[in-house]
Amino acid sequence: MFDKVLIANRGEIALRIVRACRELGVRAVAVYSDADAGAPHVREADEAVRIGPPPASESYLRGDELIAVAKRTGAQAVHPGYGFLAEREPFARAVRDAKLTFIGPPPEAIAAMGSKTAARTLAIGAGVPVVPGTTTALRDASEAAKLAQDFGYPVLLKAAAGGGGKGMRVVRAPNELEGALESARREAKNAFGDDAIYIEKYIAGPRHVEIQILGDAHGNMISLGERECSVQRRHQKMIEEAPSVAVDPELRRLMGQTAVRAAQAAGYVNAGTCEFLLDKDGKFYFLEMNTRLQVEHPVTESVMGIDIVQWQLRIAAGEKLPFAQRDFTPRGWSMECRITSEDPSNGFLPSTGRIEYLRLPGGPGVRWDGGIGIGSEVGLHYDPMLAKLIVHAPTRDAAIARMHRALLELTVEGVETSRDFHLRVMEDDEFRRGAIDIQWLERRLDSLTSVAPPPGGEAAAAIAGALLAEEERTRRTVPASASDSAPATMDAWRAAALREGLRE
Ligand code: MV4
Repeated sequence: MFDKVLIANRGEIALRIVRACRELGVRAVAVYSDADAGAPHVREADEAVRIGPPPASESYLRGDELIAVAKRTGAQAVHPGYGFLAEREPFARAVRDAKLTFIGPPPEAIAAMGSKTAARTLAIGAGVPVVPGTTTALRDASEAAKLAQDFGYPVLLKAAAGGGGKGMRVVRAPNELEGALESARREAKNAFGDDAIYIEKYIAGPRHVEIQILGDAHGNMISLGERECSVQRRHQKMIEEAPSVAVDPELRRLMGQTAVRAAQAAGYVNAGTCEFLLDKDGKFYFLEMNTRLQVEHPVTESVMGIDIVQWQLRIAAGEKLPFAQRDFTPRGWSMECRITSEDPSNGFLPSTGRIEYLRLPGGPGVRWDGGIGIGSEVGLHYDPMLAKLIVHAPTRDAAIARMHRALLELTVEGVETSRDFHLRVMEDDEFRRGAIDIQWLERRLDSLTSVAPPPGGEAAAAIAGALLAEEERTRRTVPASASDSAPATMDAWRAAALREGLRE
């Protein structure tokens, strides 16, 4: 095992990796921008090195500088986390060229899966089902029109260099095709510097189900079951769960085998995820492979009883996976809510400020993977995800009840968060029935974010306000220690506040 690992990331995932390092007896080197000088991932690491000013392009994206820091601090390996440099082939290659170990897949596998058309070609060659479509870029609008006619409308134009929905256009009729192709090209050129576009048949109303895989450098590879990730908005996932209500043991076995075949075709090693669309008839189609640790890995860890991040380090250090596929069947149900600094009642507008107060949930089956503490400044330089709340319970119903309870225990003051939105989802009948697909959230956004205040709320707020004013008045007139000042008034106020879900 390594003595020391450099963590080329920030926030909750950097802290998650610090924790895995500590449990393995590995020293962790954190890096930070000026915006993160006092951040939890910095405080918890064994060492921390400043890498630059707040903009990511001048700090967390400085591959050369990160490698120099790894060398200087005597780290033997680099964990990229997710985002930033995690899926940049040149960075993985530069790490290897510097005689360091990249804790992730080989650069060749990142490249093979990075081009979506190349990934489709690989998948087809390995007998993996893909959506009907092309594996080469479209020449022009007339070629697109001919292919669209063959596949039948609606079709989807996608960027070959894409992923995550950028440069993607649904085309419902022939007269929309030329304009859609032009705008997809423009967006792809802007986002990836590559305007190659290919075409697929559009699958309506599917679920987004992905398979976690883990492979070692000795040719062993296992699948760790599925995650259901359909609850998303504009390609940002909000809630993930494992297993999926739409996957039975036979489908799990089949999708798992398929994901392993796709990964092996790319020469994949370490943790990765194959994304699929799953339609209403239980047919599934490979979309793309994410060649990194994912945000939602904890739901798989919970139901499969494995520490994926620890295994990333062990695999990178050359260990063999000691498991067989039959060791992995999901136990119970796990669910994750992404706690973001966004205001759901205001179109998910990013919210900034200082975390003034933080009360974290706990108790049975509750896990908090966070990257903030009291005093953290939440700005606009980085992703708005502050933390993930993950629960595990025997059944899906129990997991939803547990998530609802844990969300009630959570208080974040100083910025708006997605907490109340998640509470409304946990209370929603369709969600509770598992009747979700990739369009579900956008369809239901209005009804989930414009919830009327509870009856009697105004009166309760007025009473709480009056009691608070009374408490402040008595505190001024009784210059005693906090503990013996006006206990009766405090108790009444506390009781009223707690009844209304306010917090002391
Ligand atoms: C699709 C699709 C429907 N039909 N391909 C979105 C980003 C990229 N991963 C591929 N995506 C999609 N590809 C065909 N042929 C629908 C989506 C899609 C989607 C996929 C997964 C999760 C969320 C999504 C939201 C909108 C569209």
